[in-house]
Formats: sequence, C-alpha cells, structure tokens
Amino acid sequence: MSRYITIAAAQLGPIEKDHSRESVVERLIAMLHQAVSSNCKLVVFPELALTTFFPRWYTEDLAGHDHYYETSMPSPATQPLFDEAKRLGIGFALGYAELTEPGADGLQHRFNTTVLVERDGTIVGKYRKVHIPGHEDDEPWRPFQHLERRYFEESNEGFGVHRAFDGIVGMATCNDRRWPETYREMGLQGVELILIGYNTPIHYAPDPGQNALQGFHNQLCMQAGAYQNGTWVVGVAKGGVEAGVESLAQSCIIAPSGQIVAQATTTGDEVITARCDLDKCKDFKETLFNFDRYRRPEVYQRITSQKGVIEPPENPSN
Ligand code: CDV
Repeated sequence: MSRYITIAAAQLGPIEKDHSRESVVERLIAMLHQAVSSNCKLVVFPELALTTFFPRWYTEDLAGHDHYYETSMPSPATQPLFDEAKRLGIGFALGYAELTEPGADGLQHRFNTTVLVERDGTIVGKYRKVHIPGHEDDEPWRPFQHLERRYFEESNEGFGVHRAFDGIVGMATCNDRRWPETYREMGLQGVELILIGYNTPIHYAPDPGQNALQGFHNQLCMQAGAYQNGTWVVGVAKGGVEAGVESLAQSCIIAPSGQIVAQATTTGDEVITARCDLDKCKDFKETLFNFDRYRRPEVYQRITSQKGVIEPPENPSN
C-alpha cells in the first residue's frame, strides 16, 4: 500500500527588525502558491517565522518586547495566510512567539510555538518548544546573544502527535532536533511525519570549534531521528545573514530510511518539495525498529529518572 502526500519545506531568508509582519506574511503566501503549483498538501515554515530572531537582543524589559509575540492564532497579521491556505486547500505549520492569556496562576506565559493547520483551515494542534537553549542573562562576551531562555519558558506539555494529513504528525522546534528523546517520544506514538523549524546561527559562542560542523550536525541528528523511529522528518530553516548574524540554511526532507530526498540549495526564501509515502514508515517500524518486539524499556530507566550525568565512583586502586 502507498499513502502519498507531497510536502513543501518553505525556507525563509532573513527577516530584519524593521520588516513588518504584513510583509513577512506576503512572503509566506508567495511560498504557499509555489507549493500549490507543485501539488503540495502541506507547507512547513520555520521557527519564529514572523519576526527577526529577537532573542539575540538583551532586554531588562521583557514586556516592552511583547510586540514580537502573537496573542491569538490566527492573529490579525496572519489571518490572510490562514484565509489563502484554506482557499487553496493546503495545510501548513507555522512557528511563532506566543504570549498566552493569563492562566490559572494569573500570569501570561511566553512560548516558542508552532501551530499546525489542516487543509480545511482547522487548527490541528500547537506544539510549544521543550528544549530551550542559550542563556537567561546578558553575556556581553558573546558576539551576539542567544537569550531564548530569557524570552521563552520551557514547555512541560511534551511531544504530542496528531492524526492529520492522513497520517500521524508531530512537531519539534530547533534545539529539540538534537535530542534523541524528542523523536523517540513521538516514535512511541507511531509518528509518521515530524515537522521541525529552526534558527541555527553558524557561530556557536560556547565552543566555536563546532561552527564548521553546523551543517553536519543538522543532518546527523535529523537523519538519525528519522531512521531510528521509521518516520519522515521535514527540517526547515530561517537561514542567511540576519542582523549581521549568519544562520544555517540547508532545509531538507528526510525519508524513514534516513536518506535526504530534497535539500535547499540557497540561504534565502526557497521552497523544496518531496512526494512522501507515509506507508514507507512501516518498512522500518515493522522490522529493525519493531519497538514492541525489540525495545527494552526495563533497562532504560535512567532516561526518565535522571537528568545529568552520574559517573561511576573512582576506582580505589588508581
Ligand atoms: N533556535 C535554536 O534552538 N537554536 C539552537 C542554537 C542556539 C544551538 C540550535 O540548537 O540550533
């Protein structure tokens, strides 16, 4: 059996501080049209796709930066994207900064969120980023800041999956893609398609030795996650030089075999597509990675009971 869906990864080039939401949404809609002309049913946009990557600027006054967040989805600025996608019968995943209504604690919360929208315009679900990288406080020694931990809370909602697009679909965001737990949590729910947006600066200040490996690590973690869980993975960048900071592009679509079947060739706005057979997941889920038959959760207990590394005691004879 085959269950084909043609999917687009809609890579974005830079969004500068003075670019309006409206102008960005126009770019997204232009890519939506390109995707439709390639018969796509789903378009995946990057992490924080509506604004510049604002966590690179330190602020004492978080509330003074609330204009970077959406308080509703669709928001007034994104409504034209929702309307056009529905008219065209195409679904999408969109990363954005979310400022919630006050919760039971009376507080508003800030999340790095992705919304998944079906072909008929209904919202399938939201994913709020779990692994928040970077730092909370100003670190002036860095050439630029990565203050995601100041601007966003860690979500405790985990990695849910959804029955959508005639398959089982999950989401993750940027740094999540480096953690095997991300994929396995969804793999254990039978995921067939994982959608991942990212903003990855080439320069990694804590260890610049990793700069030259950014592209390699990007592919390494997403290809491994796809293969080890028998799932399609769509990785979508906001790439290029934004506010003087160069970010990785290299958006790609990865098959359950772990092979890359489509990859961006530029660092700007670019739509890549692939015709994905969701039934291909079974080739891996029912053989080498037949979880029910071969997994040994009883010997994996550290995975959920322990956070950091606990080394064995020193050998007394040394
Ligand atoms: N937006 C991100 O999560 N970026 C991180 C960087 C800071 C390492 C990433 O994992 O790509």
